[in-house]
Amino acid sequence: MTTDVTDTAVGIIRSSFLGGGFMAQVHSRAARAAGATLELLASSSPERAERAAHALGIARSVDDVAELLMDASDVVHICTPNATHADLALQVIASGRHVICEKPLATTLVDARALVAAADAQNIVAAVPFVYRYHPMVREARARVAAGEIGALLTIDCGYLQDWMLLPGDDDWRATSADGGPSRAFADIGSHLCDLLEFVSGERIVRLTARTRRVYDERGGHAVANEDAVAILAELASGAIGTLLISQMAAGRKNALTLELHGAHQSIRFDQERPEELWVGQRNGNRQIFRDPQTAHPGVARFSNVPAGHAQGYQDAFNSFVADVYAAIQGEQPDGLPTFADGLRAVALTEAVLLAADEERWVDTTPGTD
Ligand code: SOE
Repeated sequence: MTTDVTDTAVGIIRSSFLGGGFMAQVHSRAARAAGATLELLASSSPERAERAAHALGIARSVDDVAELLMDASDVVHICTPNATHADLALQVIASGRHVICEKPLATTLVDARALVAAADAQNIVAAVPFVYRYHPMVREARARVAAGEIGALLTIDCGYLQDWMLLPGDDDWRATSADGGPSRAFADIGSHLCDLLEFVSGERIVRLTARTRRVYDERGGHAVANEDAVAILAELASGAIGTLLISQMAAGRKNALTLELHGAHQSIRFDQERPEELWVGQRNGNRQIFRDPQTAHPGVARFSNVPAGHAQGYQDAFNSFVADVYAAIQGEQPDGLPTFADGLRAVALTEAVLLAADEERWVDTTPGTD
């Protein structure tokens, strides 16, 4: 350990960042909103780090993770390409700092398990930004399901659709297996969808089978080894069955995460692109419910950052997530904080999906503790 990391409750949180792209932008905004001081940033090159630190209003750029860990900070946000997560997170954990690591936590199950064990051993807060949990209407849906309002779960109809990889010329580091890992669409967005499904339903996916599709074998002059789209058929612990469609080539869909649960009494639907609403389906009269902290289920109002009618969205959800991580660092135990255990679960599901698709069979998704 190289510096003065506070090991108990801290006052103002000092945050540092690894990575200088879109996610670092979102993380740093959330850290600032939570009242942290933005200390250091390292990226893939010193020049990139300097530019990003300047653009994001972070006090100083450093050359690499080793230099970043020599200076004072309480928490490190890891916003780098997937394949670097495990190694960087292990270094941050070994330094005794708290950590927020982007998903996928790791590109292999072995690495994800090692990260959970390392974080547990250091007794630090280790979180993964499954931020859609922080939309107030997601918490409302979860509270209604937990209270038995929709009744026993019968079927599910879920999807996560984007179109930023639609054209053969569309490219990204996630499409290379060296940086992105063995899965692209599922690891990047399917992981969010499954996390949200299990979080809201309170049930695990116990078995699944899947079909993956890679439309273009080459993008940007390099071979592509991971998938553009996945179709999953799943069974949950209660016996509920249903489908999940995940694609980054669905023309016109930008960030269309939809979760529809059909219970014995009611159905409930959340659409990430209309995050202020929840659809409640009934045989006699459907209803559209809007976010309103005054009528929300107990415990849900705290996720509203502004009064009813003042729309809140993606960055707000991210802000609430980071605020909860920081509260946990300060000794609180916020409900529903997505931790490394949830990151591990997503990696286990990723492996199950790839295995099911590869071997064209059903795969049990609850072996061990993942
Ligand atoms: C791109 O697909 C992306 O930015 C994901 O990486 C995020 O996790 C998701 O929240 C939005 O889309």
